[in-house]
Amino acid sequence: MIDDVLIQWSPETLRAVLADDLEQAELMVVSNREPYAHEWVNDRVELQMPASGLVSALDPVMRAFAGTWIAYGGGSADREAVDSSDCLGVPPHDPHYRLRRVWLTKQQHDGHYSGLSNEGLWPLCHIAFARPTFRASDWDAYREVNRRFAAVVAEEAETANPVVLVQDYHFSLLPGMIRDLMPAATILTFWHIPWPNAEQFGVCPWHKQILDGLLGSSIVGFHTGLHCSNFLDCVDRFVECRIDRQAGTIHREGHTTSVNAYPISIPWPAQAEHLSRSTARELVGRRYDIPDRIKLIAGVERLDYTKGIIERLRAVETLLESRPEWIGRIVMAQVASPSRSNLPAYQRLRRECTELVDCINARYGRGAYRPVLWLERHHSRAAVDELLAAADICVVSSLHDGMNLVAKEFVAARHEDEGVLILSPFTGASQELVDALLVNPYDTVDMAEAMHRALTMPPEEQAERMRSMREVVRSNNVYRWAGRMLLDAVQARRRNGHASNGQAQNGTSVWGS
Ligand code: ADQ
Repeated sequence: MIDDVLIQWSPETLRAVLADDLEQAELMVVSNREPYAHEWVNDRVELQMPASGLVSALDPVMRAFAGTWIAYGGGSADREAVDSSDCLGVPPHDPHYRLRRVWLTKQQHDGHYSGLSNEGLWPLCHIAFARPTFRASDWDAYREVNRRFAAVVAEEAETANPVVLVQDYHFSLLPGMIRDLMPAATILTFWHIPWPNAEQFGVCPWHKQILDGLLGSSIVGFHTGLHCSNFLDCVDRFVECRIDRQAGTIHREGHTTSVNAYPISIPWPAQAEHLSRSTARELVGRRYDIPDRIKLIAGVERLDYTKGIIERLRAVETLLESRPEWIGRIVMAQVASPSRSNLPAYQRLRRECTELVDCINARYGRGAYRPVLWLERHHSRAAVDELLAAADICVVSSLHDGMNLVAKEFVAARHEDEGVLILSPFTGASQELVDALLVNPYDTVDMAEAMHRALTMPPEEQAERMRSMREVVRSNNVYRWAGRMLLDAVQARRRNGHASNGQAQNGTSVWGS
């Protein structure tokens, strides 16, 4: 048995540790979001990588192992870039793996992605006090799209027993459907968002079908032990089966599903490792016209109501109100990538944010100075890294978040051990990054005070906190996340003896539960 703690996880060790087992296995990833999209921009085709935690985490893993990634082809120029089998090698300039694009009709995409996934399951799983909407027509589209992806997995698979990594809440029915088509497949499903408690989950009209679908997996992974425990509670409440809580296994009709926590992370060393704080600050200062003497506070996210953007803007407002000495001396640079902008809840959020930004800037702006810089667009990886490297403070104020990779990206960008992370305790990341300033985003006064504390924190304290957080992210990097899951998948596959009947004999994880 391999002790993952003793390994310095990198793409090389990931490949080396799994080489023998995965060389014989076919690796497939299924997600809604594609890792590379082709978009028409002014009569030119442009390649884009979406602002998505899932893609940020899985692309380096797929680059380490060749395989096939199956995803919805949502880019406006996606059809221009594929071969006759709807495939292309990616990254296009240096192909390491295959991307198979799946086309959906507008009606399928609206019902599956916008409807059931983002108006139903997303608010259902996040405690952000947004009421989920469940429409029967969305459920029909959701099932149809899951069925379509199951057919594509079977079509793309070259062997009867591939290792299939199913990603996220868009595909809760897929594991069961793949299991029906390919009984010998090893299916590892990773749920990137929180899993709610049984009361909350039970309000979904299709809660039983969703659990049934997920239990087709060999392994179901979450970010935290709490989400695993909520999931086991739901299965216990709604499904007839035998649960071994200690081992984290569910036994049903001769099939075993293991439930494990795999906290996701980012590549290490970070891509921004070469960037010094002063160079980054100079670049960012020049780009946005922010003089050097001004302290820079950064926020980076998709424009989503779970991320607590309104709450953090209110905290900036409160800080400037209660401590006017900061007027003219701080800028909050908020990067907000447009997300799900066809949905009313997201349109409302956008309106509220921009109104609040205008209001703060009108009240506390002086001459050319504006305390909030609202950057509402997708940024390149390099631009995000630059901002994180340049900032004095990063605020992650999610109301609820499975993990939150931005918190880890900020820590990774601080190779000079300075800077302060303000972090919501309602993120998975807060369980690992305990040396951040942990603040409840609903407590505006406390968050404003945390900003003041961060702005005035002595360099020695910053360094001490940052060093310990950097050590956590260095050792728990994304290669370890993938390595742990794949080692468990390999073990489950071995237990099956690559069996054609696909019945796992014993789902105990090498990692425990
Ligand atoms: P997300 O909700 O998308 O992920 P997060 O984990 O913060 O949230 O990842 C977002 C990624 O997109 C980060 O890599 C970030 O740098 C990038 N990004 C954000 N805004 C951007 C912008 N404007 N331009 C460019 N890039 C931007 C979901 C869950 C999380 C979980 C991840 C991974 O909601 O809880 O951490 O999946 O499992």
